[in-house]
Amino acid sequence: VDVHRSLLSKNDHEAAHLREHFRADGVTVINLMGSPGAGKTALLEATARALGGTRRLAAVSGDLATTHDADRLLRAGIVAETITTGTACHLEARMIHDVMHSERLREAIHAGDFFFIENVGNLVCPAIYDLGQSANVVALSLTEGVDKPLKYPVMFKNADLVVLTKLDLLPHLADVSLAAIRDNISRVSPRAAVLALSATSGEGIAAWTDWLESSRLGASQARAGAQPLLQLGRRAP
Ligand SMILES: Nc1nc2c(ncn2[C@@H]2O[C@H](COP(=O)(O)OP(=O)(O)OP(=O)(O)O)[C@@H](O)[C@H]2O)c(=O)[nH]1
Ligand SMILES: [Mg+2]
Ligand SMILES: [Zn+2]
Ligand SMILES: [Zn+2]
Repeated sequence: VDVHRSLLSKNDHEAAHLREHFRADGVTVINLMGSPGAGKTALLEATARALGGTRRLAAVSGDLATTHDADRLLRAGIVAETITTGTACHLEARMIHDVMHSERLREAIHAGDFFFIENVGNLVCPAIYDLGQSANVVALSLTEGVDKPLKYPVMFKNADLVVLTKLDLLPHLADVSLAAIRDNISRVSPRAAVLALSATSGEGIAAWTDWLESSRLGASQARAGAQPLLQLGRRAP
């Protein structure tokens, strides 16, 4: 327990340092988490299509192996780098700082409006590692069933927004209702906002980009010293 606590406190120091970088750059940083295959990369691809060049986007994708996700994001027009974690099932602040040695990425973050951190697909430990983000977003696909917020409460408790993905599949899922998922989310995380969308059909994407714009406003208010719209940083689990 003590070793774990000291690892976390080291990460918190490194995350505070990252947060200073991001604040100086005036970039809104989204820590995007969720199970393997929840649709995190698809959401970012759809975001790039929807924002259509009106916002400058940068991203990193954390995966145990392959550069598939960053390759997809690059094709979608997002300046993206891979963080290969090998055996680690989550990203840590030090890994984000290290990947910013990529000049291309550092430039994109500096000039960017949004920096998306696509975390390793995992509903457990990514939730407890602060990465200097402005907001935590959890992608939960409808195909995962309605009980995941109750089974993985730490992840949902730390979420500013839960994005219910693959909305186009809802007609095929007899035992899944949006109301039941929303109810379970509100039990563990009364303050998390919830949106439902489909990266495939585009339904609901406009509400997501509106949410992104409001999170951006929050970041600029924080820079001006006013009350931030979104709470910055990680809350205690
Ligand atoms: N029908 C449907 N399929 C989707 C949607 N979003 C993603 N998918 C599919 O779900 C699968 C996984 O999507 P990804 O975007 O790779 O998921 P991910 O969360 O990035 O996965 P990892 O990075 O491996 O954890 C792919 O086959 C996608 O095409 C959606 O809105 N509707
Ligand atoms: Mg992915
Ligand atoms: Zn630094
Ligand atoms: Zn982990």
